[in-house]
Amino acid sequence: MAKMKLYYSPGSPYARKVRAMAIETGLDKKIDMVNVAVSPVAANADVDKHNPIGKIPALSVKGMDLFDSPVICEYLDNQHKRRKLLPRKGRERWVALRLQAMGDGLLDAALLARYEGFLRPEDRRWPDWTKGQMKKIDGVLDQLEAEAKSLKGKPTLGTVTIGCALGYLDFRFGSHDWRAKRPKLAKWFTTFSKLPSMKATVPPSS
Ligand SMILES: N[C@@H](CCC(=O)N[C@@H](CS)C(=O)NCC(=O)O)C(=O)O
Repeated sequence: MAKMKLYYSPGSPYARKVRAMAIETGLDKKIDMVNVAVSPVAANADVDKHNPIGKIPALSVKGMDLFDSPVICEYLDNQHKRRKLLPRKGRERWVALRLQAMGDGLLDAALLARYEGFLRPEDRRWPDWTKGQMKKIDGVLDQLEAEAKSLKGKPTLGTVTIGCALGYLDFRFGSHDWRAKRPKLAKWFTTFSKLPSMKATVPPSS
């Protein structure tokens, strides 16, 4: 099989999902990593060639470009013979997909808040926008705390996504003390973070 090419950046939580999945499934050795910088206000021509939305992750494989992270993760899960991270059928499949939706939803809100507070010129920032996104983040965190049991067990696409989402909060929203009122989720994350796939993909310190 020709090598796949993953366009990613070390701080991207969506790309981290794919990188962690690749490690969990043993496919990481079959992927060449291409480190790129992206921003919604400064297009990256190389990324645009592989994803018309201009976002990472994008995966080039067999003359085709795949995006976004849920599609890439499902593709990778079809390329190996180990235990599937996205269960093929039954309730556990929907549990995993639902967790992925919550993790991605948290991340979508976090990225919008990050762009608002970091990229948008200061005189044009809108506090209600940030407040609205933080409310979504907290809503997901509260739900995860309430159903912390659904996170237990071997890693799935769902729990990998939640792990990457929580890791992104620590990376970019360090002052948002999400652990304070969510001890079960915090405990789960501490354990989950010890997986080699999570350790190998921790975002850089700045
Ligand atoms: N739904 C996409 C989201 C990807 C995404 O937003 N990636 C960010 C980097 S973390 C990006 O490429 N941002 C550049 C932009 O918004 O133009 C996925 O799951 O892959």
